[in-house]
Amino acid sequence: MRQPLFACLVTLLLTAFCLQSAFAHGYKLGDLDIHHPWTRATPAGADVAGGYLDITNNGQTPDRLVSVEVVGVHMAMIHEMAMTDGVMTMRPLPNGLVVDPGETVTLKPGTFHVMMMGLSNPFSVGELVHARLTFEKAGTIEVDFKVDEMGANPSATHDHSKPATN
Ligand SMILES: [Cu+2]
Repeated sequence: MRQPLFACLVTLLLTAFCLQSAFAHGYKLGDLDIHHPWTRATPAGADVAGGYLDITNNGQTPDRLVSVEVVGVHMAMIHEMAMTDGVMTMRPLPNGLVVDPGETVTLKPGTFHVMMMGLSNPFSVGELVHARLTFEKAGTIEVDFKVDEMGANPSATHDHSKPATN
């Protein structure tokens, strides 16, 4: 009687663990779903990196990502890349990034991103970079940015290995 029950519990736990590791890299904060924060490995000596993630607002009112702090990074800002007169430029979003109800905002290479400036150490593949995201309404949450390959997302036109040109 005890043996099968035990085996069953182990199976359940293993299943839960596997499911969790498949879907683990997401966070919930109030009405917000935060999915897969990631960044890229940086070459030695590089001082900046971009941080990317998806934010879904399941609530009824807009919220806003107002600030990001990253462990081991001097300063993190929310940036937008845009094509202006044929030239790719980026600018900080001084009022943060609005996520409207029912919408998902994707921070990814080439558009919105977290600009991480002043890395104390290069990021290496597989590493987790701890960060804290603060939203106007939902509050603050701790997340980990997973460090992906240096060339991850080849569609990126934004070279973070060079200093920001405002
Ligand atoms: Cu930037």
